Amino acid sequence: MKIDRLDVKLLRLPLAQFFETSFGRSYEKSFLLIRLEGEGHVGWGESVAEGHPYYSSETTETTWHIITEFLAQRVVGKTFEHPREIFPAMARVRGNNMAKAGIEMAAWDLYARILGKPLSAVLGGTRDRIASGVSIGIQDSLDQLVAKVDKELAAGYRRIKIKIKPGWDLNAVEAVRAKFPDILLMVDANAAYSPADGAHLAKLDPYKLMMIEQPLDYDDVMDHVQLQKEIATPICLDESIHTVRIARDAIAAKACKIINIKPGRVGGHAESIRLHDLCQANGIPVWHGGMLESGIGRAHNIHLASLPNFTLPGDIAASKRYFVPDLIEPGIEVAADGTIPVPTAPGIGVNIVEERVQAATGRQMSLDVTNIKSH
Ligand code: OSB
Ligand code: MG
Repeated sequence: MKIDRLDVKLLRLPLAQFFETSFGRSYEKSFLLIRLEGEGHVGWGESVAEGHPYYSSETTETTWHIITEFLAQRVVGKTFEHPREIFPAMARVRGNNMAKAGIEMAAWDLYARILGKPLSAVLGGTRDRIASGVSIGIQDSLDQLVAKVDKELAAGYRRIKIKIKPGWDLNAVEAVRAKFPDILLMVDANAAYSPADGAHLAKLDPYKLMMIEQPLDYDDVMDHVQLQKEIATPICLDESIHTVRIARDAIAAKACKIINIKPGRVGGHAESIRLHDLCQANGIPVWHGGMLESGIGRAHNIHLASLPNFTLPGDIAASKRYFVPDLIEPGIEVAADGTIPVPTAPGIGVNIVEERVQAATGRQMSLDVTNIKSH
């Protein structure tokens, strides 16, 4: 597979509903799309870094910089036998996994389209539908939270995740559990607590949560080991798992019982498969996280979530919860049983509405062998 051209586009889309986590409230999503051309085909990827460095140290501007100045030259004009060669080809650049993933995932889409196969078949997926859950942000009132949970359960979603932070934790879980005693329920703290909060977080134990996601710092492993000894709720790591190696160490140290896989956070599909396989070999269930992706990134996530060890419902929901309209037509829909079919057309298998992509694009750059940087 020879890659002839890389286009990078910086988009901004208003969110259909605001989304609040422990690190703040968002009303819109900024992100990069990467379009690769080669062998007469086109592949698309989405880089999930946001406009701010509050979830991850990467932002849309850092991913733009890293892709245009340092990564494009490592793939444009080059030939690869398989997309698993893309991540290693970018290894000289340290970190910056969201920038790398945008390119790497576009290369998988391109490769699958060249073969005429759905991406899931190329990734090693084994199921034709994935189980879907929702991530519900911090609300203005507990009544509003309970009403949103009610609405999402009625839509069929199989598990509810609510965002928590100090001051919006026990009360929020109590309010939801009082009305819905038996649903699959979990919480995500996005690193809002400190190691001294063990006794406080142990008060969540009676609510039978599936897990608490990322209670402590974004780069911590060992404080989570201690916290897991103090609480019964299983710990799931999100932010802390930047690489497969950190996951290996976190599992060995018993810092978590579950891992959330986001391909953007670990550098793309190939690293996600390695992480998935590592977890499977160690009896650690995984689920697919979300980063408020457009339909392009979401389609990638659906294909990846068709791998066998994604045994828990993920944060992959219908387009209309995020963007109206989405960049794809039709948008992603969730069936009444809370599942999403894995697309069967070649590549990511969704129709990208290029006029909508262009309308949301604020800046773009097209790189081929005549104008790539080389340093
Ligand atoms: O921590 O999982 C997270 C969104 C942006 C950044 C971080 C997270 C999230 C979500 C939303 O929880 C998941 C989704 O896309 O629905
Ligand atoms: Mg999370």
